[in-house]
Amino acid sequence: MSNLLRCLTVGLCLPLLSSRGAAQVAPLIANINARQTTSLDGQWQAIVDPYDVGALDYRAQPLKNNHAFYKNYKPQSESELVEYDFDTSGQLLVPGDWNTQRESLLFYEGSVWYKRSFDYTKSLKNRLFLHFGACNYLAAVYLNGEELGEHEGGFTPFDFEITDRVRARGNFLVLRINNTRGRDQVPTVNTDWWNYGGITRSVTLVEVPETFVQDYFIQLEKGSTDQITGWLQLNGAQLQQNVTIRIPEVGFSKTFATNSRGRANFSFGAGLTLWTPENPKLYTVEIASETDQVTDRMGFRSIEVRGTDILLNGKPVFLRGINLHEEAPMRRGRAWSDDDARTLLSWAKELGCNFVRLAHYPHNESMLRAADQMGILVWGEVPVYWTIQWENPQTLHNAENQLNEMIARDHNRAALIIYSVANETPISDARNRFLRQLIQDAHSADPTRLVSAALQADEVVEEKHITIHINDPIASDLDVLGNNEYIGWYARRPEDADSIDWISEYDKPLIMSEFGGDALFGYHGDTFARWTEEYQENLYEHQIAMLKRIPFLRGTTPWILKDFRSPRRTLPRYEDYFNRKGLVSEHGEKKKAFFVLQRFYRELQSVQLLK
Ligand code: GCB
Repeated sequence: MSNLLRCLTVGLCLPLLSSRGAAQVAPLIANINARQTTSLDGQWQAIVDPYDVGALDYRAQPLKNNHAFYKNYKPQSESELVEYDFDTSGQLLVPGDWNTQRESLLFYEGSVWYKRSFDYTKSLKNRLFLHFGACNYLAAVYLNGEELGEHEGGFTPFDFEITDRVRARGNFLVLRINNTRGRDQVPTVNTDWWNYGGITRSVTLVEVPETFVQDYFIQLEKGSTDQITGWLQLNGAQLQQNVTIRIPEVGFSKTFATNSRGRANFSFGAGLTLWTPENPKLYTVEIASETDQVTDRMGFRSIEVRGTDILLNGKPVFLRGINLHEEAPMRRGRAWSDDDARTLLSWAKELGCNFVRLAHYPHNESMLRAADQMGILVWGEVPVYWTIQWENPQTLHNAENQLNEMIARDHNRAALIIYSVANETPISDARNRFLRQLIQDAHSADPTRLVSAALQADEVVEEKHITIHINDPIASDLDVLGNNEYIGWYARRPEDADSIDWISEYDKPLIMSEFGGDALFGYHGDTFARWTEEYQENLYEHQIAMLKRIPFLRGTTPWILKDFRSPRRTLPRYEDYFNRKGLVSEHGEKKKAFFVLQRFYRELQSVQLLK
């Protein structure tokens, strides 16, 4: 029984591919936009199917006949009973969440079937892949009435090879997307963001030569600012080839041989201008095998820690950051486009940021590309959030898979410096084991970047003096510590921050990965009145004064740039299903606290410039 059907019938979601001869998810093809592609974005036919009648019969058994929606079957006579019709069921835009496309789907959690047709004539010897930027949460994919396979996880890309299945004319592609939350999933049932369902990122046909450059990793070696190290992976029949890496701007060219598994490991010196937020220098890098060629735009920088310092290109850096959810800046719903990315990151720049935390799941690739171009350092995260099933090996497998997919997509982006494996997870032996596995995975998939997690710390009160101790056992495994605190909102008064001291048991840098409070834009009152801009402004002032006193603090990402939708936030008038901790409203209007943080970041920037 397929994964999706298992979820539907027994409420268990196992990250296993179905039997029935379905294709496997193919290894991810790096840098899709530099390949020969055809977009399948646009209006798709869509059937909303809350009872999964397109997948299960009335005995809850999997449908295999023409009643299964993926068959896209049409009645052959007036007397034949067929109870579905893509052509007259309406449309949904891809990419896009369904929640903000139809009023009736705002809170919808369940299945929606998508269908579109396409013609495609590929070069005879070439191979063809279907690439999905992301579908939330489970996707079952069918081409021409046959199952290709499934993918679990709402924020990472996946590919299927369709070389032997595509026809020149009249292909029909059907997807069943199900965003029902499940306890064993990643994330689990309980979050503080909208569960936007659908094909939320682009769908693309990718044509490549029979043997092609599937992936490559070209980064400065850990601790070095001039030695490049990395690998390249071919996919196809002709695995032993010569491959050449060129950086034409500096006249660099080197050739390597791949081994019998299509792999070349390399290391070479190159005198390159380093990428920094002030000068985000990108080079055109050409990667050519005997059968394929890919071009990328890449920056080169080193990132490491020394004691409590974070060193960018060997120099201490303070990360002036802000948190972001993947919500569109000026429309409703999920963000996905280059324009969305540029607008969100421009707001962060205006705030004085050199860093963003992309909470709480991998954001779309445009964000990483724009951050590379705009000079904004990035913290990327997987949705291991709050109360995951720590004891469940399938859940761990799923989290590892999402982490690896994120790293595979982003491991050549200079902007990305930190992988975060978790957010606010309650300490236990099982949780520690789970997170240690993810930390190890991240380090072994990419030894050049730093690994962190957003932790929470304990308050110790002695003779009325409050100290906060960073003592999470997982901290010893992390390169950088993240800590979330809500002094002045969920705990205590904003003024209490003035006398709170922080201590850490670890000689490691700390990023205050969350702090903040809610304010409704345009609502004014006293500094003690909840929901007013003045309350939030006052909270930020006291927070900043406290943060300045933490000797091992090396970065801050307050919660959050923009108000965002959350089903947890039910209070009428003030929340209306929005988390209002944004420094700008959902319409982009700046609240008073925006300017408090901007002042702090300008101050920090001028101090950093003097160094
Ligand atoms: C947190 C979570 C974040 C929430 C935020 C809040 O600690 O990490 O996802 O949205 O607090 O507003 O409560």
